[in-house]
Amino acid sequence: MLNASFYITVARIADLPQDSSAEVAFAGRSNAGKSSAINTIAHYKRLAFVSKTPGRTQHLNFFRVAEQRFLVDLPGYGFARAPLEQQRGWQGLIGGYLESRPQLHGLILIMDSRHPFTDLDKRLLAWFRVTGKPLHILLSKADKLTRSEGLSTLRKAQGQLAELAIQGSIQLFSSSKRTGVDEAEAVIRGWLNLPAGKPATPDGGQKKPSSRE
Ligand SMILES: Nc1nc2c(ncn2[C@@H]2O[C@H](COP(=O)(O)OP(=O)(O)O)[C@@H](O)[C@H]2O)c(=O)[nH]1
Ligand SMILES: [Mg+2]
Repeated sequence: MLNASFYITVARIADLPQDSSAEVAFAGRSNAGKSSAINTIAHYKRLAFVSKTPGRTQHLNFFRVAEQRFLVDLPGYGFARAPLEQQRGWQGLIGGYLESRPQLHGLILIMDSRHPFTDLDKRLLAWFRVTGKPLHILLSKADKLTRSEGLSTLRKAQGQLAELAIQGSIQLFSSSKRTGVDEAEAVIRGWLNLPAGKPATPDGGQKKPSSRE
């Protein structure tokens, strides 16, 4: 398991921590379940505040999981009522970070399994593809789907990713039911060059991070 502790909140690119060697960022629409996913994967209650008022956080929150290794909670996007100026600032911060951060080793994109690939998700994906960095998608709140719905949602999402010509791995995930936690953790450990965690299930922790080659 990953054990994270809060490290720093950053509002400007210039303030990004220098004592970092590897980071994994979490992105997603407001309310997609991003904070819950980070809390679940990092085994820390209220690590990233589970918000009832989505879109209010306009900062990058860094959580330390090992020496010079961080999880980074990016501001949620697609909050319709955010003023345009705020959205621009957000884009500058998130775009600047994703584009120019050498320590960024991979992106975890959280999409609600009941309505993945919104226009904003597609824009982020098209944009992030240019960086050439690894991508892993969590189809969140999978507990809201039956087992067969979940499987067909996963297949369909894999097809959509291929259609968009985007390389990346994708899985079902539920913070409530703790589904897919081992799989997600294994990807993150791989990207951060951390030793493999002890899987909670026989086939957990086996999935390799997506290859760009
Ligand atoms: N059923 C279900 N609800 C979830 C899950 N994860 C998050 N939620 C709910 O979705 C809402 C948004 O979650 P949050 O983690 O704050 O999303 P964020 O805005 O992307 O950080 C909250 O009401 C959560 O309780 C999940 O795995 N299953
Ligand atoms: Mg949040």
